[in-house]
Amino acid sequence: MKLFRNIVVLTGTGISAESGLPTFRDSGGLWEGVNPEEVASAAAYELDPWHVNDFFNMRRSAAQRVNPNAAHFALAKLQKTQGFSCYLVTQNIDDLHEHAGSPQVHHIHGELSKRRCHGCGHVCDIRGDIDPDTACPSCRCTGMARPHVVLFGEIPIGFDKAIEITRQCELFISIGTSGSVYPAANLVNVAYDAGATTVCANLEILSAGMFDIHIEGQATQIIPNLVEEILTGRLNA
Ligand code: BV8
Ligand code: ZN
Repeated sequence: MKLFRNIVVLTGTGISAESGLPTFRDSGGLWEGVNPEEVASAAAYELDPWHVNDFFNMRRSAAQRVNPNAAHFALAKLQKTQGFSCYLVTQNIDDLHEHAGSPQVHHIHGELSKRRCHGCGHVCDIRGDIDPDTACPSCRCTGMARPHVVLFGEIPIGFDKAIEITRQCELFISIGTSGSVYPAANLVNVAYDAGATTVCANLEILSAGMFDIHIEGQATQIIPNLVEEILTGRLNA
C-alpha cells in the first residue's frame, strides 16, 4: 500500500452518466444515429453553424437539468483535503464537477456554460440557447456566436499545461472515458512514461492505454471507495 499525494484525474462522460447525461459511445449514447463529423467538427461549424449550435443548445439544456453524483462529490473532497494535490482534467463540457464543489477544473474540450464569438474570440457565460442574433458584447457583431467547445479538428484548451502537470504526478486516474479521443487519450501514456501509477476506473475494462490498475464498475460505487483508499494510504498499487 502507498500514500499518493500528487494526483491527476482525467474524467469523461461516464462520470456524468449516473447523473442522467448520455455518454457518446455506449448504447443510447450521443453518437448513436448521429455522425459526430456533422454536429461536432470544425468543418461542420463552417458549413452549417446553426446545426452545430442546435446540437449544443440541446446538450446545454440537458446539462442544466441534472445534478452531480457521488463520484463528482468524492473527487471534490479529494481536491479539498489538506496534504493532497489533485489536478482535475475533464473532457466533459458539463459543469457537474463545479457544482459538486471542485475548486479546480480544467475543461480541455470547453464548456457548455460558455459561448465564444467566432469573430473576435470573446468568451462569456451563457445559460439558455445560443441564437443567431445574439450580439457579441465585445465586438458587437451578430450571427457569430458559437459554443465555447473544442470540436473535432480544433485544438484542445491548455493541453500543454495538462501534459506538464501529468508529467509530474505520482498517480494518474482515468474515470469514465473510453479513451477514444486524442490527444486526451494520450495523457495516461505521459503519466506512465513519467513513472506514475496509472488507474483506469470505468464501467468497462479498457484494453487501450498503459494502466497498472483496473477498477470496474459504476462511478458512484467505485470512485468514493477509491478516494477513501487514497486518503487513507490503502490504495493497493
Ligand atoms: C486535435 C466536444 C490537433 C464536446 C469532443 C485518427 C486517429 C487518431 C486521432 C484522430 C484521427 N482522426 C482525427 C483525430 C483527432 C481527433 C480524434 O481523436 N478523433 C477520434 C474520434 C479518432 N481529435 C481531435 O480532433 C481533437 N483535436 O486532435 O487537434 C491537436 C492535437 C494535439 C495538440 C494540438 C492540436 C479534438 C478532440 C475534441 C473533440 N470534442 N467533444 C462534446 O461534445 O462533449 S470529443 C468527445 O468524445 C468528448 O469530449 C470526449 O473527449 C470524447 C470521448 O468521450 P468519452 O468521454 O470517453 O465518452 P465515451 O462515450 O466514448 O466513453 C464513456 C465511457 O464511460 C465508456 O468507456 C463507458 O464504459 C464508461 N461509463 C459509462 N457509464 C459509466 C461509465 N463508467 C463509470 N460509471 C458509469 N456509470
Ligand atoms: Zn466578438
